[in-house]
Amino acid sequence: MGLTLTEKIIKSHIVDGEMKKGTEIGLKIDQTLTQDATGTMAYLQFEAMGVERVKTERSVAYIDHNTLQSGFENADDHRYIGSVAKKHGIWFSRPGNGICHQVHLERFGKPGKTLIGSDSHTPTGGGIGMLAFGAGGLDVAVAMGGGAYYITMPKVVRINLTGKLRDWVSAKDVILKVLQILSVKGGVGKVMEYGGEGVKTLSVPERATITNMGAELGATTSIFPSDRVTRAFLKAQGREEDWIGLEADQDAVYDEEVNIDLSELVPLAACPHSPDNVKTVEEIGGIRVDQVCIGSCTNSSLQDLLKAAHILKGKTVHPDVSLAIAPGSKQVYNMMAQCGALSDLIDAGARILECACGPCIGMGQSPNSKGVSLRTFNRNFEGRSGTKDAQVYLVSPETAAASAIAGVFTDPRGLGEMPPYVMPERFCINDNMVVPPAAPEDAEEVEVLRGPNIKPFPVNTPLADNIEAEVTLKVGDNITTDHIMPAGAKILPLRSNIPEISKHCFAVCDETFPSRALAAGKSILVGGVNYGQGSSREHAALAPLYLGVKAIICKSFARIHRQNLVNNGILPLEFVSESDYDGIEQGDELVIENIRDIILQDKDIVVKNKTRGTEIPVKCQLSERGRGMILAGGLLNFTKNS
Ligand code: MIC
Ligand code: SF4
Repeated sequence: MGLTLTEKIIKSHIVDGEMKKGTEIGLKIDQTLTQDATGTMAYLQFEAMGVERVKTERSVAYIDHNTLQSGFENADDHRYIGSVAKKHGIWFSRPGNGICHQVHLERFGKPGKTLIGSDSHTPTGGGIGMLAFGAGGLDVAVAMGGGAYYITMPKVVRINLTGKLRDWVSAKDVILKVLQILSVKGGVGKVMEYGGEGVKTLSVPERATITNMGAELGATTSIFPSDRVTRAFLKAQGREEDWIGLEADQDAVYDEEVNIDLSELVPLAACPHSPDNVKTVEEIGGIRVDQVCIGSCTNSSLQDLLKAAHILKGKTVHPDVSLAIAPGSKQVYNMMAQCGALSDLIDAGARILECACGPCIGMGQSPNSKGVSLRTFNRNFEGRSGTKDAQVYLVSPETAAASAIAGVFTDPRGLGEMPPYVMPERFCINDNMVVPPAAPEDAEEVEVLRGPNIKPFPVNTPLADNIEAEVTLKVGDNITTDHIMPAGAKILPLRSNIPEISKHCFAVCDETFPSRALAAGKSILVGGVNYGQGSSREHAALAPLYLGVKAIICKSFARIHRQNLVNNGILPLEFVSESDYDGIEQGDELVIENIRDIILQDKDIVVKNKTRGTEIPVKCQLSERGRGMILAGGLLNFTKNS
């Protein structure tokens, strides 16, 4: 029986377990990436492990999220990351060089390699044929130290692409279509593997748009084959030697199949407040638009920005619209300048932002009250833009640019003939903003620079025999890590300071939660389905840990967040029967007796609701390693003990 592309890469990297679906496997990791908002914690954890030099083939630390520097905090974090990177063998991509996923695709990604990154959109690397996962900072720290990365052996879904996109229909519309079909939890436990005749009609950045937003499906990752298109891209990046050809065997067996005829797709938009709330642009109709943002790791390639520039050339942004554009990398920015397209954007009235995440993570450009904002980004969770009542729609660069001129939601297919995009024979290559690490013999001399905002991260204690705690918060379905630990310009600078950032935990749901949780001392939280979807931010586990959260009981968890809870020794419990969710209210006192013993022996778990006098069966599926981590109070303790 043949292998899928996913299975081939897993087979060549598996170091623990067997390729049996649903069981835990450990993979050797070739490359890692971090960004600044999660990087500080990852490097503090790496330092705590006491490894002198990274053991990966390539590890890169990017600065792209937190670039406003409205106080000393970000600048201190950047300086810390730069110095710790230099000391331990990590390449440092300076602020201004671009968004981690875009730069990694251009300069470092290699087909057939494994990559983990402390950012949920790391699967962008699947566009170039990498098996790339988003992970918590601690997992990245372990991988940098040469440890395996553990996942559940995924199911593989074949997304069969046929046909060719019609003019003004975009790669973004492909992934929005997949989200419409599968929903934000449709990818859980699965890898989305793209194949079929349609693949060769898509460029590497287009493929990367699709794999990037596979994160919004909750998928383990997404991947495209590595073919002639990949080779041409790498050649134009001056890295043809990094290419290898890779595809699934003809007789590979998939767990599921989805068929998409590219030629049937039309411009789509994800409506507020979820990436799977997808409608056609036509269906949405000409609603008034206040803001348009083009950029983010989903849609900021040269190809995307050239299309936007073509649409905007010689026009003026509608008087009621603010148009912000952030190129994905210095390479993109520079090439836009060299060919004059940047001038077309400026001329039309676009507000050019630095190449960074910017508005995507609420770092500036918050829309006006109740504002309608069209964004080429990947997440439109409530409040993420910094304006709670803003209505954020996720669209393609083509729809964004057309709407910025018209001032209303506009289907780009009315724009006439679309000029073909021809990839440059050679991209503008200048890696002068990537600082190489110190040579091993000089590493000892490098001083790690820490600012006063960098506080130690909390480490859990071993699991107690009994947990007795109040339910200090009960939330509903699809709670995102943006709810649990919001970002944005005010909060993001506190990422290195858990005591401070914890004051904002669950602020979107209930501002009184942090003080109530601290006063209670110990807490249990209750949630619905897909709890913790979205970002990989470990802070969504570290802040609850700091506030005394011992366990979370919900209907189901999102993958990366659940792993972050286990890594930090917080019990992830799931209702056996979803209807039991209704049997617990905020304020109830719960007791879980003999939990150490139960975890140790993998027995059934019963939660006693003292307030209501009921008993609720819950489950906690853990591998042997997972059990070890929960008992020890997290991965760091577990590693120290073993
Ligand atoms: C995001 O898009 O939410 C982020 C900001 O990139 C996060 C990482 C973080 O919270 O620092 C992610 O996707 O993992
Ligand atoms: Fe940055 Fe947004 Fe991409 Fe996250 S989704 S890495 S915030 S651009």
